[in-house]
Amino acid sequence: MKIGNPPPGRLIVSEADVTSRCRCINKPGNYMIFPRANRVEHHLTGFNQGVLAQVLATPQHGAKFVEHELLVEVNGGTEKPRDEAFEQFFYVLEGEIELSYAGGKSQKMGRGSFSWLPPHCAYEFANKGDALSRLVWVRRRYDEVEGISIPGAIIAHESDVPAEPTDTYMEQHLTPYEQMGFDMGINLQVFEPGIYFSFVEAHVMEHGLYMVDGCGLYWLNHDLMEVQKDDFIYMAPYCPQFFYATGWEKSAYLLYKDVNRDYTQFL
Ligand code: UGY
Ligand code: MN
Repeated sequence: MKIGNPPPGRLIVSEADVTSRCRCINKPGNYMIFPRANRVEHHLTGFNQGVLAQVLATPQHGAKFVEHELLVEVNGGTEKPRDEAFEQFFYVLEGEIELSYAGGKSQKMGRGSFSWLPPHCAYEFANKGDALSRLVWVRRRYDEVEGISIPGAIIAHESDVPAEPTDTYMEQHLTPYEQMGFDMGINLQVFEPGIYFSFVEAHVMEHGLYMVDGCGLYWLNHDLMEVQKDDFIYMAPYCPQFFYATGWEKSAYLLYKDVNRDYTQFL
């Protein structure tokens, strides 16, 4: 977390993490818990000075995707249309942005709005509101398969997406990855207090997990840790995983997983 220059005589601001209560833990090849209090920010090329980025998951850490949190101040945004070889996903955590992409008209996106864009779909966005907006941004290289067409862009709100019971919780597929054209699975998982998985999951898919609400206990490869709103968790392939929702309110997280491909793309 960016704390600026502490006032004289006061070295640690109240919300800063100190080592005795640090929950940030990094086990490369395994998992990483990356709370907001521990993250640093910097500018990115292609965006104006009103955009600051926190880097969450990268190939530096073994991930096959890149995930950021973007802090977009009023008038912050892209410098010009961005045309990238990657497929991308945006989710608005807070505030509002206006997003436009090639072939679509400009749309306002508030809390819970999201967009998936296919590779080479040029886009731009700006915060034209009057408060900070925060976005989760996920990118990866699209794995094209002969005979399966690349899906078109999606822009929608989480409330437009049906919630289906899955294991012990409710799940919304923000990218409709029951369609084989999607190799980027993004879902919202919602847990009533006290709910926990019915089995320990272990799978080849990696995860980028952003806690959007509530709190819980995450069990990762035999370590049990408290997690809460705004934490990011990276889970490497095959990391055994189990979640217990705690607290008095619902807990929810936005989850990236690679889907619908057979990994021969890495041979
Ligand atoms: O679908 C999943 O892989 C998901 N249930 N995993 C998780 O929440 N850790
Ligand atoms: Mn999983």
